[in-house]
Amino acid sequence: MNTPARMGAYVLGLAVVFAGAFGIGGAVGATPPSASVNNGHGGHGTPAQAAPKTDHVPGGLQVSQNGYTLTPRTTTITPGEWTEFRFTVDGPDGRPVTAYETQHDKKLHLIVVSRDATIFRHVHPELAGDGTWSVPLTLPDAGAYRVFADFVPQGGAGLTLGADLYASGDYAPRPLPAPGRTVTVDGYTVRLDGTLTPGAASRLVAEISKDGRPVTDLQPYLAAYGHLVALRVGDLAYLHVHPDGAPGDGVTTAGPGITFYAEVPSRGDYRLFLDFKHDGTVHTAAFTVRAEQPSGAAPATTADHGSEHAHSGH
Ligand SMILES: [Cu+2]
Repeated sequence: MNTPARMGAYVLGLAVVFAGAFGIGGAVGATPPSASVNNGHGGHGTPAQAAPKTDHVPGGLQVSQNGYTLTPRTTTITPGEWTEFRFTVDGPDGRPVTAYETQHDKKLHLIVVSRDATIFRHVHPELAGDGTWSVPLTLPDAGAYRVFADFVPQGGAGLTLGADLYASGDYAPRPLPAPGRTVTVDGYTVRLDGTLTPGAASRLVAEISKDGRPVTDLQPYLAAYGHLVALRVGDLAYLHVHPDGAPGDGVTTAGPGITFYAEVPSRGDYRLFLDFKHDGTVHTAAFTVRAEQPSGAAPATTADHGSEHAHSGH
């Protein structure tokens, strides 16, 4: 996609978001002036657009950023048991943040992923008056996990902070699932089309079918028909991707295809976790997708990518 088209995409709220900057040395001026600073879900609709870039690190890699710190109150859990996972986000004044913007129907999205990128949870904790978040959590296996808190502090820019969480016991890491474009989950077949190209807006289409028939009555989930989280294999850099269109916009259909735009910072393997809702239940399909330069093409430069990507219309 050429730059004007991509700009158009931004303006339309197609909402390509990479958490944090990958355009090291890039021309931030190429970003539309209305772009909101974005890490993860966040930032759209907030007045934080003018916030300067303070780093060039993808989201989720840091426990503290822009003065905000993710502080888990729970750091170790027992696999197979329900644990109340509690944490705070501490603000620049050192106190737990209590005021958040709503994004995608929630004030905070919590993603928990095993370090081997095979186990995925996406949950929505409850906020107590003192700023403590809590959510019941169970993880099946021992090992190290990464917890991502994706939020927009009121009046601030969207952030994704990451912290480690440990599940005790003997750890047996799984190999990375092979790259593949069709997965089955809970009786659904999900096929993912499209190419992940480093440094370019990549269009991805997930097609959902069940019993050989296309699913055309997906239900809105978090103000979309699908919710895709992408993580870079190796460091679990957090990439947030958004669907093209929203339920009720008069254009977007309730399946079988859900279109996303994604932008990845580098070649290599990514894990993509797609949440979709059907018949009242949320299902998650997980893919391994390799981002490669198109053959014969010059390596994509990130020179026209700032770290901020416009992200509106939700
Ligand atoms: Cu969420």
